Amino acid sequence: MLALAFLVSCTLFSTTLAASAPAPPSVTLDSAVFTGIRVNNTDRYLGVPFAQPPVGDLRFALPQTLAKFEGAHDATTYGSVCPQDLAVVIGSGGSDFLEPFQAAFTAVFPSPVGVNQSEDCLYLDVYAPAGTKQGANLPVVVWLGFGSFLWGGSPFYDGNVIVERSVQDHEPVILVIINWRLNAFGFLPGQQAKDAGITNLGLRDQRQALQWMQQYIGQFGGDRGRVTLWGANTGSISVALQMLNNGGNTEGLFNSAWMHSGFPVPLNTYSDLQGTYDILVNQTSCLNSTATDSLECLRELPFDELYLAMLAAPAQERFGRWQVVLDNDFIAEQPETLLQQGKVARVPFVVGCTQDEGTDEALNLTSIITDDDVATWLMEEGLPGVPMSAVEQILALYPSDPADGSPFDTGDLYAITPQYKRLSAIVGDLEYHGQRRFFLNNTADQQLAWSYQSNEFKFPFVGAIDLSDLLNIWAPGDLTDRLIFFVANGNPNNGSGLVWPQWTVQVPNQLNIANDSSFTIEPDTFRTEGINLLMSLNIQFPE
Ligand SMILES: *[C@@H]1O[C@H](CO)[C@@H](O)[C@H](O)[C@H]1NC(C)=O
Ligand SMILES: *[C@@H]1O[C@H](CO)[C@@H](O)[C@H](O)[C@H]1NC(C)=O
Ligand SMILES: *[C@@H]1O[C@H](CO)[C@@H](O)[C@H](O)[C@H]1NC(C)=O
Ligand SMILES: *[C@@H]1O[C@H](CO)[C@@H](O)[C@H](O)[C@H]1NC(C)=O
Ligand SMILES: *[C@@H]1O[C@H](CO)[C@@H](O)[C@H](O)[C@H]1NC(C)=O
Ligand SMILES: *[C@@H]1O[C@H](CO)[C@@H](O)[C@H](O)[C@H]1NC(C)=O
Ligand SMILES: *[C@@H]1O[C@H](CO)[C@@H](O)[C@H](O)[C@H]1NC(C)=O
Ligand SMILES: CC(=O)N[C@H]1CO[C@H](CO)[C@@H](O)[C@@H]1O
Repeated sequence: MLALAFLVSCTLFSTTLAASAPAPPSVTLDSAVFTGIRVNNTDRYLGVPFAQPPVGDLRFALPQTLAKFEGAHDATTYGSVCPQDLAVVIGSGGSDFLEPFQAAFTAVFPSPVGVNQSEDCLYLDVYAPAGTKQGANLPVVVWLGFGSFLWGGSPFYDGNVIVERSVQDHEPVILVIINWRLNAFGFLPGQQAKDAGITNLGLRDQRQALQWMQQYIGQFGGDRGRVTLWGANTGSISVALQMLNNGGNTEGLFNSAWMHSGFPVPLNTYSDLQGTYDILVNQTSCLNSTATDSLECLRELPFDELYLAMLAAPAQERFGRWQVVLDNDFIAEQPETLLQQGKVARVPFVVGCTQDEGTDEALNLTSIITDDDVATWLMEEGLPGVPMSAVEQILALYPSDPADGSPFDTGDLYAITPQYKRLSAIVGDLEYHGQRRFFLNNTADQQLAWSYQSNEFKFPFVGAIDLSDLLNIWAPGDLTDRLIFFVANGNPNNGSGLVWPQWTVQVPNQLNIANDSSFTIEPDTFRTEGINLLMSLNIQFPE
């Protein structure tokens, strides 16, 4: 999950943004003219506001609709990204074993130069095929990114990649990349946030952006009736939570979804994370405010004081400090309950995982050497409170033999510790493959569903690590074509090439992308016993 942290290296790449057309592209929104910039074969409209700046009284407030646009707007530079620890994002880090992957990732996602951050960050970027005009009614895909709810923003992605591939595929699409509030600004937990109705603001920002698009995307040449949500890791969890919001009623805001390696695991409640709120308050001059006015005090703090306190708040749980919470409001009940109750948007969707999802987290568990250490880790962290009898079943289904572990299909290689490959397999199944199958299991009889697994890019030691499938789709590669077909037609097939069958409860088949980049179809039935056990325990013993 800790995506963006380790992936962006210190090296800064400069992107050449030379405008090649004499007349820059423009759109009219209300009575305002937004002038964008043409870069190669894409018209970019950058830094377009979709909500009132969440500053002043609007800090820690629901996103507010903008007044009608007026005047002339320059849409040639990105809006600021939301407050985050930019030093971590732009810095390198992590284990040496990650370096080859990081190098490949940085080549596809070069660090943008001169990113600014500000509380005033509710902006989106629209990328359209050059010359697209109102009335073109192109399908629209919305990228929610990745970054652990802690990092990221629209300047980290080069939207030309997707749009230009779509033109080559003769299925032109419009890509929208949105910012949403992160960290304490977007995910303040605790009773105070609940009472004020301001939990999960980052997800509410996403919803606001979708509402904005219903009003305005037609002006850019988009079809507001064909909107696909798309994300990876926490962006993908966000997509899933939008599907579970509002009893599954999309309000017409989107009509399909594509999710990479992120499904809604059992969530902490807003009160589970009360300590995170309290620590934030205690790190500021609001320390002496009463419980009832502490939120108002936080609202009035100078930005720098709040920002530094936010960064200083100690890490909480596996997912870090600031996370989506179960608030019984934006998220009515635990995601697995909503799925089982069928309170989910009945839209076509694609889900995918990489083969070795657990390796990056297992690299962080190298102090675990013996069987007993694994058992202790399961009982205390993996599945807190799980009884020893269940642990023994898990250990039997996930043996310590490196040939059975992840990175899979690598024999005895890469056993960094005697338990590394076993833990990688358990973590990958618990947090990714099991969640993916659970999602499919509870929806695929009611809506069109497709699944894939990427075994492409098998790196030494970490295998087909979490997010390595983005090296195909954002390169672009042939998975990009499938995304584009799906955005255009609600189906990742276009009538030629390998038929990617639907995943059904009766015949759970999925697309496999092999290490040599070829596509095959495989039954999604590997490690069934272990995965089913881990998922049933995960619901009983959430992390
Ligand atoms: C524009 O095209 C040039 C030449 O092919 C390429 O080097 C550059 O990366 C492209 N820029 C973007 C933003 O795609
Ligand atoms: C960041 O802010 C500076 C100062 O306001 C500005 O010159 C620069 O263009 C901004 N960078 C981006 C990427 O918008
Ligand atoms: C499907 O897409 C591929 C790749 O863009 C293209 O070559 C092929 O002609 C398309 N097939 C049909 C039937 O449109
Ligand atoms: C915050 O400070 C108050 C008052 O000093 C103290 O009672 C409380 O334990 C502190 N809470 C945390 C989580 O540090
Ligand atoms: C909080 O109250 C204590 C005791 O009254 C006082 O010593 C301290 O300076 C106050 N801290 C702040 C940040 O106002
Ligand atoms: C999927 O559904 C089957 C049949 O109800 C069940 O046995 C299995 O445990 C489920 N697996 C997951 C991962 O949800
Ligand atoms: C995967 O492909 C790469 C590049 O072609 C190759 O170096 C590597 O040995 C392959 N790995 C596996 C596990 O097959
Ligand atoms: C068990 C283990 O190695 N945990 C480490 C995981 O990574 C964090 C942050 O780098 C460390 O603080 C932990 O000690």
